[in-house]
Amino acid sequence: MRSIERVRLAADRLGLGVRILELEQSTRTAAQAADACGCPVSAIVKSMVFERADDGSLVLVLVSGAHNADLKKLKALFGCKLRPAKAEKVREQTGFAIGGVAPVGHVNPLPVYMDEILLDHERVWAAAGTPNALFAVAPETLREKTGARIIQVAD
Ligand code: 5CA
Repeated sequence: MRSIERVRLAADRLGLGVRILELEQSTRTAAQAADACGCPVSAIVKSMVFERADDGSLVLVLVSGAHNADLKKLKALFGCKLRPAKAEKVREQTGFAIGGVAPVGHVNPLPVYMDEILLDHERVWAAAGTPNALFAVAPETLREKTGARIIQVAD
C-alpha cells in the first residue's frame, strides 16, 4: 500500500477527520513544510523515531518544528538514553522514509509522546507518509487519537 494511503486509512480508522494534501513542493524539512503551509515552523509536527538504549525498543516523539529534542531531557524522562533510530530501522518499523514519517499509520505501532508546545497552536501540520504530503489537525485531537503522552522535549 502506498504510504499516503496507509496514513489515510489510519486517520480514518482513528477518526482524525483530516484531509491529506499532496503538494508540488518538498515538505521534507520542517522549514519547507512551514513555507508550504504558510504556518509558523513551531506548528510543524516532526515525527521523530528514537531508540531506547536499554532494550532497543523504539518510541515516536512528536516534536515541534521550533524545537530540537534535548537528549538529556529525554534521558531524564525515559530513564535511559535515547538515540535517533537509524534511517533503515525507521523505515522498517514505520513503513515511512525519514522526511515523510507520519504520526499515524505505522507498520508496527509504537508508543507516542508529544511536545507540549504543540498544544499552544490551534492547529498543527504533520507529514502524511511522504516528503510532500501533509495534514492539518488540532493538536488536542492528535494527542487524543494517537494516545500520546505530553512531555517537555526542550527548554
Ligand atoms: N516532512 C517534515 C515535516 S513534517 C519532516 O518529516 N520533518 S522531520 O523533522 O520529522 O524529519 C526529518 C528528521 O529526521 C530530522 O529532524 C532528523 O532529526 C531526522 N533524521 C534525518 N536523518 C536521519 C538519520 N539518518 N537517522 C535518523 N534520523 C534522521
